[in-house]
Amino acid sequence: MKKFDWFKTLIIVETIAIVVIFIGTLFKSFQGEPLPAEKSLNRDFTLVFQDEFDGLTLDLLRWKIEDFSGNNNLRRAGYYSKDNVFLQNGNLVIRTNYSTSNNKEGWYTGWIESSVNVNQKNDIEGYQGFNSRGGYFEIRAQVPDSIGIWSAFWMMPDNNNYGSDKDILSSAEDGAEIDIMESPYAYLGSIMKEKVTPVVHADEFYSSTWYNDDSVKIVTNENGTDKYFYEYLKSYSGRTYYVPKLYTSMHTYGVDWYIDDIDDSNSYLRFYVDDRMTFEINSDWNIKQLNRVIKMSIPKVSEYLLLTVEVGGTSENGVITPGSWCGDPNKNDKSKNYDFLVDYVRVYKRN
Ligand SMILES: [Ca+2]
Ligand SMILES: [Ca+2]
Repeated sequence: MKKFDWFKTLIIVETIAIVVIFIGTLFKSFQGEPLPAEKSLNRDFTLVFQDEFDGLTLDLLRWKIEDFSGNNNLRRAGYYSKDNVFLQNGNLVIRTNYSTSNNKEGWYTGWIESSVNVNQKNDIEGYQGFNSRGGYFEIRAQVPDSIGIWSAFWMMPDNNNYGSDKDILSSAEDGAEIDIMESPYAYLGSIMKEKVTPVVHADEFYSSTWYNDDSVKIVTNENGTDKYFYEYLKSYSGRTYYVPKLYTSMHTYGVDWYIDDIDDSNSYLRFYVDDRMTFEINSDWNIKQLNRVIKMSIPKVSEYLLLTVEVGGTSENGVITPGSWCGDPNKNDKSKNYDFLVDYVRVYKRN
């Protein structure tokens, strides 16, 4: 049940963060910025983890296929099924399709992750998963051309603290949601076709005991007791980029996450598409919370990998509604399959 609550919180948090991303200061980036012309990634790395997805079946000692069984397989407007995750032609395929034959009619999709945290790890004997504290993380992938169905490569702290009462506030050092690539297609009618959004979120869960300020919105949780401030609205930074041929060809998406434990001013997160740096956050990363400017810094805890395809968005109260930010999935041809193809996942350490 703990996990269910965690995800419910995450759903609320992400919804708000997403709304702010598109309504707030980033409104202009609806159109998407072009990728820089010049490649700038320094590939002076040593490989420390790879999955080329060249086998016949997914390596379940590295990856957990999440099916949200504790939530009736549901997250947002998609049902999660292990059958929608498989290997084919050297790629990981996360397939999204509409099914009328299952007992629950609707959109089915898939989710894999590599957490080794005791609360989230796979129950398969011998499971090892993978996490890393810093490094260069990259996939080569092609995302489906589908409204309301969005692919993502992202990372989360592998300590279960993020979004919980253990989350250290006013700091990203205890971990952040690092969204290396997401492919939203639309937002409330504004088409985001051929766009990707690198985003970093932190501190997205506040207890009412921390602040006493009328300027923030309060919601009541499902028990009707605890209240959480929505000030985490501002606890993110992100951008939107136009990627030509996003849906018809493979591209690399990566983040160079560098931690300097001796001189933190050297630490950074740099995001890349096809070796072109799109977006950087450094150790001076500031966010504004309750009229205070807070230095969030760069995450400094091990994080695990996630490859997911989600369907639809959510409303503010966490109720699952189709297409509240990325478009209505039911506008797609329901007879087709929508496949997120991942050629590889590779993780490197700087030399
Ligand atoms: Ca924090
Ligand atoms: Ca491959």
